[in-house]
Amino acid sequence: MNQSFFLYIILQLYLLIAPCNISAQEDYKLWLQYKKIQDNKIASNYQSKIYRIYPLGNSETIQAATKELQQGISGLLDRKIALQQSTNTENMLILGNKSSLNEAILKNIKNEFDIINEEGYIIKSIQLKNKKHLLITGKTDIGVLYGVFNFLKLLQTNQSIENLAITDAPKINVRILNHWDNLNGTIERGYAGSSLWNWHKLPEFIDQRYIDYARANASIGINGTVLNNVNASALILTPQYLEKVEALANTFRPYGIKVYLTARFSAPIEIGGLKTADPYDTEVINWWEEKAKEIYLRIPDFGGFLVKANSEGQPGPQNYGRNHVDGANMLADAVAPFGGIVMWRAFVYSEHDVNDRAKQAYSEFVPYDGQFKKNVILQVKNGAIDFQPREPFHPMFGAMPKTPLMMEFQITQEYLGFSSHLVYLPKLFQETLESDTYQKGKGTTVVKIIDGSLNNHKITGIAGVANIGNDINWTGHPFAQANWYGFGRQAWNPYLDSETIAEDWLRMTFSNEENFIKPVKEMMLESREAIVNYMTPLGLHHIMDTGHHYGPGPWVSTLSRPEWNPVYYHKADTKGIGFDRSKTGSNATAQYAAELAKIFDNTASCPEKDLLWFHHLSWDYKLKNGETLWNGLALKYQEGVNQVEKMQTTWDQMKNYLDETRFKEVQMLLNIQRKEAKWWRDACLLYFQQFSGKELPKGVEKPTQTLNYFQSLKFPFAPGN
Ligand code: GCW
Repeated sequence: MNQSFFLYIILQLYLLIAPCNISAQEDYKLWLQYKKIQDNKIASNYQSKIYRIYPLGNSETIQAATKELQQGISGLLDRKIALQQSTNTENMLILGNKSSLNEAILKNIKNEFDIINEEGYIIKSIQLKNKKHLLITGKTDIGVLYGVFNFLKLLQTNQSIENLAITDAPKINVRILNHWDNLNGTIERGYAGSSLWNWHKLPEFIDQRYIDYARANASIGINGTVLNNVNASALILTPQYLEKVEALANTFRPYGIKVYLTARFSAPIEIGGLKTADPYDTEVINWWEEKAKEIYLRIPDFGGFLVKANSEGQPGPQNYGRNHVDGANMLADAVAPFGGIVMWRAFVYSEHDVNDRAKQAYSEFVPYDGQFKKNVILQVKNGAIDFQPREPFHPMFGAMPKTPLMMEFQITQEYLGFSSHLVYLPKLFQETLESDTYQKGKGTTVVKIIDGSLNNHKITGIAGVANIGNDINWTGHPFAQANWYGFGRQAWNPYLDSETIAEDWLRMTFSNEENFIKPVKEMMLESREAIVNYMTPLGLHHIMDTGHHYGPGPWVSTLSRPEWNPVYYHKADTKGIGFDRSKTGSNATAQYAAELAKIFDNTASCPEKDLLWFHHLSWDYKLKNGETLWNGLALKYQEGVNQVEKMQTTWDQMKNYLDETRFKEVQMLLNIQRKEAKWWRDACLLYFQQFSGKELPKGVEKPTQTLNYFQSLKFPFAPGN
C-alpha cells in the first residue's frame, strides 16, 4: 500500500471516529462549550481587548476562576492566553476580590461595592496610567468567580465588551438543587441515568464529573446542593457516609457550593439505637446536637438539613404526637450554633383526610405562621398538588407572612414527559413567580415572597429537584440542560424573563446564528403550553398512570389512597368534568386572598387555563371562544399534537447550525414526543368520550388505537420509579 493511500485510510478512520467523540464531548460540555467564535470581526475585536490575565490572590477559587478564564478565552478566541502579574501592558484582564485591589485600581470604582452583596460581582473597563484594562471583582472570591462566568457569557453570546460597567448580585440567598438520589445509585424520578455520586469510590476517588458539576452550577450561581433523596436513608448520617460527603463538600467549596443533606426524622432510632425520635425527648435532642457537631467538624460550612416529614409515609414528629414546629425547631436548634438552616418541606397530605388534597398543606401549616425558629425556612412546591404541567400557585405563598417560604420547583420532568419531551420549564417557573398573591394588595407576587422583599425575611431560598444523572449529556435530553440552566438563572434573578434565558442558553450551547436562535427560541417558549395541551388542558391535572407516572391513566380509580386516583381529580361524569374547588365545592379558593378567591370562584372570571382545576362544568359549557367544553377540550388536545409537529418542522430546518449527533438526538426525541402526545390525546379523549357521549369535533384526528388498548399498556420498568 503506497504511503498516500495509507494516510487517506487513516484520515477516513479519524473522521469516522472523531465526530461522535467530539459531539459526545459537546453534549457533555453543556453551555460551557467555549467553541471558537465564527464571526472574525467579533473575534478580532475581543482579541484586541484581551491581552493577558492578571489574577490577584491565589485561593482555590481564584485559581478556578483563572483556569476558567484561560479555558474559555483560549477556546473562544482560539489562542492560548498567558498570565502576567503586571499592568504595564494594556488590556489586562484583572481579577481579584476587593481586598486584593490597590489604590490605583480602586480609584476606578465608585459606589459599586455598596450595591452588591457578598456574592455579587463587578465587571468594569478601567484605566491605569492611561492604559485600558478590564476588571472583574467582588467582595469575595466567589463573587469574582461569578463575575468570570458572566464575563465569559458576554463573549459566548457575542456581546460588546466596550466600556463595561456591570454590577450584579443574587436576589435569593439559598439557590439549591435537591437531588432525589438514593445511596444505591438510583434516582427517584430521575431520567438521565444513575446518580453522579459514586458512593462506593468516595472519598478517595474524585471524579472529574464532580468538578464539572461544580463549574456548571457556579456558572449559573447555584450555591447549594442536597446530595440525597428526601425519601431519606438515615445511613447518609453515619460516619462511613459523612466521610464521603466531606470529600464532595471539599470539591464543591472552591465553586461556592455548600452541601446539605436530607435528615430522616427517625435516624436516632435507625442509626442511633434510641427507642424514640420524639423531638421532646432529651436523648433525641442530644443525639441531633451531637450529629450536627460531628457533621460540622468535617464540613464547617455544611448548609443544613432538608426534611420530608409525615408525608407519603416518611417518619416525622406527628408519629410522636408532636407537630411540624416541634420537629423543625429541634433540628434548627441543633444546627443553629454552626449557622446551619433547616428547610422543612410543606408537601404534606394524608389518605385519612377527606378534605380536598389541594387544601391540606395550607390547613396544616398556616396555623404555625411565625412559630418556626429563625433558621427554619419552609420549602413549598409551586402548586398545591404535585408538580403538574400547570397548577395555580400554592396558596401558602400568600398566607404566611411571618415565616420564610422558599420555592420548590421540579426540574426533572416526572409529570412532563421524562427526558423524552422537550419542555422549556423556565416558562412554567416564571408563570408561578409572577402570580399575584394579593397578600398586601395587588402586585404582591410570589417572587416578592420568596426573595424576602415583601415580608423582610433574612433567609430566602429557591430549590429545584435536579434532572441530572450520569448520562453523557447530564440531563437525558439536550434541551433539558436548558431547564437546569434556566433554573439557576432564575434562582439568581427570579425577575428574569425566560425568553432572555433561552436566548443566552442557545447562544452558549449551540450557535449565535440569528436564523437558528429565533425559531428555536420560539419552539422552546411554545413547548411549555404544548405539553399542557396534549396532557392536561384547561386545568385538568393528575391524570397520569400510576407509580411511574409515565403516560396517561385518567381511568385509574382503584388505588387504596383516593387522592392517588386520577378520577379523584377530573371527576368526569355524564354531566361534565373538573374538580369544584369553588365555594360551592371544596372551597379551596377560600385559601387565596379574597380578591383572588372571587376571580377563581366565578367561571366567567376564572382564567380558562385553570378552569377545571376550580370547577366541575357541563360538557356543553360555553368557553370564551364559543366552543362547548367537550369540543374545546378535544381541540386543545389536538392543538398540543399540532404544536409538537410544528416543533419538529422547526428543528428539521436546523441541521446546518449544529453537530450531527445532537441534531439527530433531538430529532429522534421529538419523534417520541409526537408519538406520546398522540397517545395522551387519544387515551384521554376516548376515556372522557364515554362520559360526554359526543363525537370528536372537526379538526381532531381519529384515535390511533382503542381505549382498551391504551388501558392495557403496562410499563413495569419505566425509569425513575
Ligand atoms: O411527586 C411526588 C413523587 C415522589 C416524591 C414526592 C415528594 C421524593 O412522585 O417520588 O418523593 O413527590 O416530593 O416528596
